[in-house]
Amino acid sequence: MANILEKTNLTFEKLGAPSEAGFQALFDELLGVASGELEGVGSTEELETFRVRWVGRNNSVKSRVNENWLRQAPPEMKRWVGSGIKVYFAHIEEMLASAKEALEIIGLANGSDIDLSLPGVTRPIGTRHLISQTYEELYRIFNSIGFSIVEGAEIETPYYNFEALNIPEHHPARDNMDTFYLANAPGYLLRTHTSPMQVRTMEKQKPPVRIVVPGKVYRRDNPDATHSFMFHQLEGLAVDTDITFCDFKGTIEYFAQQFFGPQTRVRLRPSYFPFTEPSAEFDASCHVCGGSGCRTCKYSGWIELFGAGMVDPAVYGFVDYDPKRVSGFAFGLGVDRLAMLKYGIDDLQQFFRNDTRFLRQFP
Ligand code: FA5
Repeated sequence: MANILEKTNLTFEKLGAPSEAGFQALFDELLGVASGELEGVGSTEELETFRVRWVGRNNSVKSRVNENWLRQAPPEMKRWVGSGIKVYFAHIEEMLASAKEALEIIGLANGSDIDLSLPGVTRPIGTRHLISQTYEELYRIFNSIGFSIVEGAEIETPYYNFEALNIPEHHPARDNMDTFYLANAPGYLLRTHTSPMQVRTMEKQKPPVRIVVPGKVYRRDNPDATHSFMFHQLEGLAVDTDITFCDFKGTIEYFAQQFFGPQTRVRLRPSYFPFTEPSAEFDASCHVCGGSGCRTCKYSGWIELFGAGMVDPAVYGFVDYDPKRVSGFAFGLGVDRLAMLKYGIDDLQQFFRNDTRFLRQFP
């Protein structure tokens, strides 16, 4: 049996009038021989010999295949053989071009002090930031009890950031939420909390509402171990016709046990937010000492978690909800502080320093 290169001297009839599948096998065989030969090419001279032999103008494999296989084929096969030649020889041309490029690189390297035998530079793969990991954990917990995720803009108007949350101008509650106003966009500010999305969501959606809102927030706070001028919150809002304070406490308890562990207990302390009534601060039993008192909980047995409360009926007035028909609760978690508590981090600034020795500890 003649080898494949000899077969390129044979006409369609002498080849044994192959079918489409027969031709495909012939082309595959040709390609195999071409790539085998190319592997042995080690210089530009050898590459040129390969080019002339395979795709040159005269008496190359390509020209013989065109002459003998295509021109002698019966009309009904011509189209198929023609497209086979086109595809397979385009592939050979591509192999030629890459071999040429590789030889050029080697040529450059030979004249210089580049050592191609050295191992390559490995690029380390990063890890997800601890804040992102904490957000993912929070989404998992709240998704599992029917809360969906809604995002909002970091640039807000005073109306949504304050007024529609029952914080009128000159209200003292604005003092500890002083923020950055945009000099080139008067009337806009960087949001101080994720609570504006409570109002924006209720404006668009009728009850029931059950959402969590992640995002960056800004305040004119001086950076220290527990404060930053930019930090992360997760807002929660549930509004329906039959939501009670018990649903509220049960939800927070479920969250605390999922996040800190099944032994965790929660307690409420009275607090004040203009947009919730009653308002509460939630504490969780210390996950380090279990409540007996240690350095983490400053020997109180409890860790302060976040502010929350039942939505103040005044807020419903801003979104056209009927306060007689609906009720609900809202909470605002400080994600950075939660991550600090869970992972025993004593300085909030670590999150923003981009020190890889810190970040690598949380793969
Ligand atoms: C609020 O921001 C309210 N919007 C929370 C809320 C939502 C109450 C819904 C009721 C209903 P507060 O100012 O306490 O509340 O901030 C919430 C959390 O953000 C705090 O518990 C704390 O964990 C975190 N936090 C506040 N200021 C900073 C800061 N400068 N740096 C880092 N974390 C902060």
